[in-house]
Amino acid sequence: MDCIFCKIIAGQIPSDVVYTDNKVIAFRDINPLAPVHLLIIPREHITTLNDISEQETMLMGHMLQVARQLAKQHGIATKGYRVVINCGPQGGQVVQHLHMHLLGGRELSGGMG
Ligand code: DGP
Repeated sequence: MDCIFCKIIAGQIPSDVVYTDNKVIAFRDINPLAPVHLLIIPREHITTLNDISEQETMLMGHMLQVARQLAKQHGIATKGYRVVINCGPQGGQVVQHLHMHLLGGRELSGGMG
């Protein structure tokens, strides 16, 4: 499958991996928008949030737990951070593999778009 994030999971494209388990991996965004900008993605290729089945809602909960844990490890838990999922063209999703952005380390604007 021609998916950049599947290639990162397979080790075919290098990335700065900061966390891995049997369900997800997390790595630094190539184009960081904040001092901490990590992407948390499922190992399974799921295209968008729209494609999450009811059984997979556990996976979303797990991704949020990983985001919380990484926020703590990267020293942004106390001051605060943002978790974002872009979905579809108008949602600004560029890479067609479900991913959660974890952003922090600076004052983030209050705007949502
Ligand atoms: P989105 O707009 O939500 O689809 O964000 C996709 C993000 O993925 C964007 O912030 C840049 C990042 N990205 C794209 N290609 C690569 C890559 O090859 N490596 C890494 N580390 N990040 C990538």
